[in-house]
Amino acid sequence: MADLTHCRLYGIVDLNYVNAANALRVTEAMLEGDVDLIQLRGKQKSLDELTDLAAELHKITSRSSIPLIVNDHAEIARRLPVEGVHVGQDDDPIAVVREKAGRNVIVGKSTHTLAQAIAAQSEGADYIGFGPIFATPTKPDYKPIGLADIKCVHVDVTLPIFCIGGIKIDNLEQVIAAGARRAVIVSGLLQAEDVAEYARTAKRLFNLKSEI
Ligand code: TZP
Ligand code: MG
Repeated sequence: MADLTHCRLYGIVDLNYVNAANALRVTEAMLEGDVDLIQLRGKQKSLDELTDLAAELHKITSRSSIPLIVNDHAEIARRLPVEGVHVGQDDDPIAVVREKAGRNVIVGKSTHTLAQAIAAQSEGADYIGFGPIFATPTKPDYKPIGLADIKCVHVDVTLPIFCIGGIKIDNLEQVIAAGARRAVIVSGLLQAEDVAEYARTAKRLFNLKSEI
C-alpha cells in the first residue's frame, strides 16, 4: 500500500466542476503540478461511468506513481487496480469497504469534528479528511470547523490528516500556520487558469511554511 507520509497536497477531480471529457487533461495538469494524491469524485455519475473514467485516469496516475483514490465506490477498487477508496460518515464502515474492494486498498474517511476524526482512526482509516475548515460551495450543507481545532486534531490523531474545505492559495498559509501539514484543494485547483501552476504554488507554500 502506498505510503502517505510525504503527501501534502491532495487534488480532487470533482465532476461537478470538470466535465468528464476534460478530466484526463485536468489530471495531467495536477500531475504536472506535483499533486501528491488524486481523487475521482462524481456524485452524479453512475458506477459504470465512474469505473470507465477511473480506468482512464489510472493509466496516467500510475505512470507517475501517484495514488488514485475513488470516492464512495469500493466496487471500483474491486474492478480496477486503483490505490484507494474514500468514504464519508454515511457510507459503509471501513471494514466493509476493504471487504468489498477485495484487497488491501488505502481507505480514507471524511470527518467533520474532532470526535469523528478520533473515531475514524480507531475504525482503521489510513488517512482522514478534516473539514470543512471554511465555508465552501463544494460542500454547502456543512458548518465550517474553523482553524482552532486543527492543532488539537494533530495531537489526538496520528494518521495523515488532510484539511479540506474552502482552502485556496490565498488562505493556505493561514491553514498551515494553524497546524495543518496536508490539505485538499478542490475548487481552487479546478477553477484555476493554470491548474499545474496553482498546484506548484501550493506545494511551494507547504515546503516553505510547514515546520514538519
Ligand atoms: N469535504 C469537506 S469540505 C469538501 C469536502 C469534499 C469540499 C472541499 O472543496 P473546496 O472546493 O476545496 O472547498
Ligand atoms: Mg461518500
